Amino acid sequence: MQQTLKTFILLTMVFLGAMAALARAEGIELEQRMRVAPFLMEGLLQVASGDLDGDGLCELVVLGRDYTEPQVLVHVLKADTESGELAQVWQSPNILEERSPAHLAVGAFLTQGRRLILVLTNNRAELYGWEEKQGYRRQAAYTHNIAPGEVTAGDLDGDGRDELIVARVAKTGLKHYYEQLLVYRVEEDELVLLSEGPVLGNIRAVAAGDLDGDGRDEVLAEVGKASANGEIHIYSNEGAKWVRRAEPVTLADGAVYGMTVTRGTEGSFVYTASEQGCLHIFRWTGSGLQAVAEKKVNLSLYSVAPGGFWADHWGLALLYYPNGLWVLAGPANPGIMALEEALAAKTKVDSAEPAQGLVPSEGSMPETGGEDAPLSVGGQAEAVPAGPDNPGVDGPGETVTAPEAVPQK
Ligand SMILES: [Ca+2]
Ligand SMILES: [Ca+2]
Ligand SMILES: [Ca+2]
Repeated sequence: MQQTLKTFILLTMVFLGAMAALARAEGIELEQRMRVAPFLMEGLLQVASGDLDGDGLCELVVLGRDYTEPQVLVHVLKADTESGELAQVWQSPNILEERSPAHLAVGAFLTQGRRLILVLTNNRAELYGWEEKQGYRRQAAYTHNIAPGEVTAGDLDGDGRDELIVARVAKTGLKHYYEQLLVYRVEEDELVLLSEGPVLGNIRAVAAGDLDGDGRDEVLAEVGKASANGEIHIYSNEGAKWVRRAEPVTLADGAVYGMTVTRGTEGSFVYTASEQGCLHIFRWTGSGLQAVAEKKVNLSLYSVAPGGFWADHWGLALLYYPNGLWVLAGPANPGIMALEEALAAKTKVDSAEPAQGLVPSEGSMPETGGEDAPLSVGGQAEAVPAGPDNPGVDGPGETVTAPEAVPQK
């Protein structure tokens, strides 16, 4: 027992030492913590973060889909206390609904502070949460007729409980969908419609966060047609009232399918991830969004989740087509200037060894996977060893062909 404790302390010290060395480096450097393609499932749909088990650190939540043997699963990943690697700690039951997309939102839906995972399909929803001693368990199940497009969670009225925000088709045009934002309160036995927002157009991403720091989250929607550049609409909502908070922000990143909001000591920031491989960070200025950092990679990005996955590290999780998970780490609270610098610099890519439990088992590999996978990543990918056909690369994104579309949800 004493030996185990000693080993644990030693490993922890080694880990902390390595972290301290990283933090002492001039400027800051983003370190690749994990880059796996394919990751467990044939298609990854969405990534989100939140402290689910109340230990003060964020877990990473990944929603994915298999097509050959149809199933939709949620995976929860947590940083291993010794190695710092993100390892899977829970996998949901199959939550597939035939002929339906699937969406994910993480929020404190039922009570203040306790973050839960809500997965929605066209007509069903399942709510999962972590319980002391029990682990992850289903908290509620719903049937509904919402047929949601994009979804997110945010506390729009400032009561400490997150509402569910849904983009849903309001009317169908000749060529395009016209969607609006709806707000629901998640109760234990039903989803209660609270408010219907304006019809905005084809909504490709939604996010919520407290931009102005008044305790109530604002709602953001990225609107655009097909793969064209879009714009971000920003609203406050209270009851039936929707207030436009800024002129729509024009983007030049192509289709943005991933968007999220963070709030820290330096203010509020909006992260967008685009199909064309552009990760953008914007600062809320009080009347709009100002671009403060960007990184371009040759990966088709479609979901982004920053989070405090480690006690002394900040992390950024990205999904790339069709089932790649990419996690970057930097010192905790890097500051936006340092982060801007780090993103502009070439990201350091070191060991791409996936965490324990993340190696796809043979049974879970897509039939088209392995060396013939059309979009497999070069030397970084666990499932595609470096070789004559897959030469290693010294940086991310150099060997991936931009795909034509994001996975079908
Ligand atoms: Ca946690
Ligand atoms: Ca609320
Ligand atoms: Ca606010």
